[in-house]
Amino acid sequence: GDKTPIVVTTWSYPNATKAAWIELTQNHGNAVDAVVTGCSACETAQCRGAVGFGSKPDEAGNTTLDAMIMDGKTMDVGAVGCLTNTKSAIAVAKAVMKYTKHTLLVGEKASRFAADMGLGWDSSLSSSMSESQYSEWKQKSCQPNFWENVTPDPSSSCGPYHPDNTTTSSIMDSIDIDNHDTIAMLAIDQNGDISSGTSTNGLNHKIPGRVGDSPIVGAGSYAMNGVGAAASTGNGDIMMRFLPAFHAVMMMQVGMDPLNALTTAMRPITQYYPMFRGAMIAVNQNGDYAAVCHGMESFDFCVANPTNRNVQVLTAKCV
Ligand code: SD4
Repeated sequence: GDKTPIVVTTWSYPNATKAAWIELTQNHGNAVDAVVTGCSACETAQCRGAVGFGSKPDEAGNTTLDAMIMDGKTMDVGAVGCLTNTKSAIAVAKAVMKYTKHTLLVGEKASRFAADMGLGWDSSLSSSMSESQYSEWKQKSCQPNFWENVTPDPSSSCGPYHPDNTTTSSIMDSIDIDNHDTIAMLAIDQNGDISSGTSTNGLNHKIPGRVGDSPIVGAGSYAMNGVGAAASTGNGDIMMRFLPAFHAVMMMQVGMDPLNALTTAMRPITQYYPMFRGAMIAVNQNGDYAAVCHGMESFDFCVANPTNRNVQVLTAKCV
């Protein structure tokens, strides 16, 4: 039809969406390859200074990456959390899917696995940008820096960060149209096979060791052949409590269209956390797609399908 193949991507990442579209159409790649190619394009380009290495340092100043890939044909998943020494996070996730019987590898050992798989070893994922983001934050932080055993100068002006209330207000404040860090992508290929994936450096100034929703099956994304796929971006610490991507796909399985499925999946999140900020995308087997968002004004997402070959950047108004 004219609705598939299709690629749907969170935020305004047209180049990554185009890379996935080329993989699907010109290279005759499958949906998994398209999602991996598309998300990898953002990791390499450090899309908008937000996805991939060199940004969003944790409390100890290190950037760590989360990623997943799901194959809706086989229900196979590969994921990595808190990846410390590999830039190509979604490639590592794909290697976990392809070469292991496991689903999720974490931390430095996931990078060791990646090195064994020929994906390289980076001594750190920092950049001059993440270093300056870190020192700026440290100046403003009221908290004794546990990770460096340094107590900040009490005369320094304290910023918004307090160790006791990191989870809601300060983290949620950080996500909006200009400040986000996750690429999530859904694809349906010529065979009708469906895939979903994510790649992110998580949230700014997270506690070292923190893993977000992005690599969690059913939270960051979910895909099932014959039904569709969904993916999330936003405050992952909250979203992963609701498995919203799984929820949305299950709603499509019982006949809801993508918009209603997303609205239904978002409802319990915003009911319990009215200040929640985040967004979701979904596509069904026919290639109908939708996006929803909450806690910001609007949410940009990208679509490439036979009628939008050159990638359309669309804007969803948020509720
Ligand atoms: C996380 N969901 O690690 C990610 C962050 C995000 O736009 O999507 N930011 O919680």
